[in-house]
Amino acid sequence: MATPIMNVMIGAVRKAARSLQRDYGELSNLQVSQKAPGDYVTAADKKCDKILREELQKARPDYTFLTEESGAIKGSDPDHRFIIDPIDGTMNFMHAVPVFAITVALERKNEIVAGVTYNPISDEMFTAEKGSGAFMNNRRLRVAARRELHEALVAYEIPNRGSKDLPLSRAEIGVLQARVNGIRGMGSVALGLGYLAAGRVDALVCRNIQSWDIAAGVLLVREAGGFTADCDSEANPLETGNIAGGNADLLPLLKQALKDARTA
Ligand code: LIP
Repeated sequence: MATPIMNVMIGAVRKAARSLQRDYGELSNLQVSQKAPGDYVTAADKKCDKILREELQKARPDYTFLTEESGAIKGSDPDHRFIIDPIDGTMNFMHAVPVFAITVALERKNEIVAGVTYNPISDEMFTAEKGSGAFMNNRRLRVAARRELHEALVAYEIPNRGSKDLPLSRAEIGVLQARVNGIRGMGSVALGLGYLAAGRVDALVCRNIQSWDIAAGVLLVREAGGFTADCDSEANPLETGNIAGGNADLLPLLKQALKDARTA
């Protein structure tokens, strides 16, 4: 049985998803007719952001917000904050690749206590509440049990053109390719974290990411028995934006591989 706050978050996400599903359909037509989809995507993003804010505000009028599209919105309750990315995986969305998600987290006194990540095309709803486990469409999730890097499928978010991380990512992918079973670039770190929680991938690396992209996913992974950490230190990945994840055996091996890439 979902708690009231989870029902509120899932309800808002489902409503926003209907708008995204329509926009995705239009966008697929735009692709076919070769029109530039950029403006359309921005509009879809903003519309989705607005629906999420309106729905969440209706149910929790005092809460504070941080969203990718609207920035920080102060509420009279500073202890509760919704952290929102209306479309994580914007480039996939823009190219009509059906791997993107709406992702919403609730932070209470600086701790993420609830998270929802939804792919409106595959209709996969990843949910987690602190202490209550992680689920996909109501099925309990557990991270994969593989213990060796050479068995692992790793989600590695490949930075886009112009990123300052390109040389580092080349070095990291080079080292990982020699040690892991396979590497996938998902294009949505929020879904990548959902896949990690679901045991679809064994580990994950993403650099230079915003807190709204990973806030819900960090809780999903923890509630599925996994771990996330900063790629390079003991710092909080929600603050550094560099996140590595896996089970208790794989995460140290993954971090060692990243260290070897940095120092090679
Ligand atoms: C995106 C991430 C993706 C990452 C991109 C980008 P956006 O977020 O989720 O995983 O590789 O660089 O930041 O912009 O779609 O919200």
